[in-house]
Amino acid sequence: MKKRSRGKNLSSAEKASQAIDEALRENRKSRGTREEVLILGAPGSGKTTLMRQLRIIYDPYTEREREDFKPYIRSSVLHALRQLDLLLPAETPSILKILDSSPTETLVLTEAITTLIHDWWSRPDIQNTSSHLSLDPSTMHFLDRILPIAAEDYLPSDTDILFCHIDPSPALVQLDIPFSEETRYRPFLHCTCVRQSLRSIHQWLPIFGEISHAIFVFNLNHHDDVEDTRKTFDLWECIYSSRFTRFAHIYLIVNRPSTFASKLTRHPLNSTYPDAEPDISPAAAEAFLLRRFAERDYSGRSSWGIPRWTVDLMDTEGVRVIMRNLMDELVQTRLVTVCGL
Ligand SMILES: Nc1nc2c(ncn2[C@@H]2O[C@H](COP(=O)(O)OP(=O)(O)OP(=O)(O)O)[C@@H](O)[C@H]2O)c(=O)[nH]1
Ligand SMILES: [Mg+2]
Repeated sequence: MKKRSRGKNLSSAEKASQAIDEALRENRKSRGTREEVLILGAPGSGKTTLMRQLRIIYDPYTEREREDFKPYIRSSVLHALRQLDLLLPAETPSILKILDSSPTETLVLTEAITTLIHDWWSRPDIQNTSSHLSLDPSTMHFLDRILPIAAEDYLPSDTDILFCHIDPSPALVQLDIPFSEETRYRPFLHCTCVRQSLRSIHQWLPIFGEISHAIFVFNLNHHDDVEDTRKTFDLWECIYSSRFTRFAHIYLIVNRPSTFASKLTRHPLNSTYPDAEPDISPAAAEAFLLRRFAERDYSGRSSWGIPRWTVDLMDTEGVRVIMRNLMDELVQTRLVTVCGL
């Protein structure tokens, strides 16, 4: 009956059997609790923004970490000023000339400099001209926030961190995300984002061995740039047909849907893709672009049913919802793989 109560009197065969049981239990535990996910996508697609949102949702930035962002926030303000200076017409007053700081690499937000920037940015002519430019949203954000950013007790907010430029971006960022739902199979996702380009992918992809999950981030807003779009699809093809991803579950996160709609009116899809219908709706344009992913599938996989979600990566609640769906999807595919359901 209660064989275990014999304790120390186990035979060596029984001890070996127990050790094996224990090893199997541990193995099952570690296999069941950790899923590796690679975050992939073309340059500027939104990988860093996604990783930062995951931090905000699952492991909020500490005060110390927010402090560490401060120098990058200041250089993001300078980046915003430079971007505006390039885009504003020559007849508008140049902020870099006003500050006399064009060659400077860093920006010291003294009271005098902050007032100059704030007053310049508040001018009706600058506001009016800027509203007609296609500015990076981070440019508007940092200039609108110049007063709180310059304050002595400033601590970067989540949105400041989401918009913050760090150049060059870190070579590798990793993050563990717990599954919060009450399921028996409760892994956490170990997300890895590597600084990547089409040229470097052959070097680093094999380091991860056979990848089991990958999220590919696709920025709809790059549709008007032929070179950017080509890079995205080449990268996708390279990843999708790699032997290292042949067993991988791939998920597509499609971002920037709101700006895509307004950009389409300025840059119709058929100006980049002559085979696209003229004047198609944003939803049809998105579907057209997504079909390009399927067309680049030369991997010989039997079906093309990639789970995909469209979300603005600046929308924390939206990202929370798609991550929950992605985790559900992941559990389903895991059940199919493990149990053949
Ligand atoms: N509004 C908005 N901006 C976004 C979104 N995704 C990315 N961005 C902005 O696009 C720019 C590039 O995003 P990143 O997250 O740095 O892109 P990345 O893929 O990490 O780029 P690299 O590291 O250069 O390869 C940043 O200025 C982001 O703030 C989005 O969904 N909405
Ligand atoms: Mg990045």
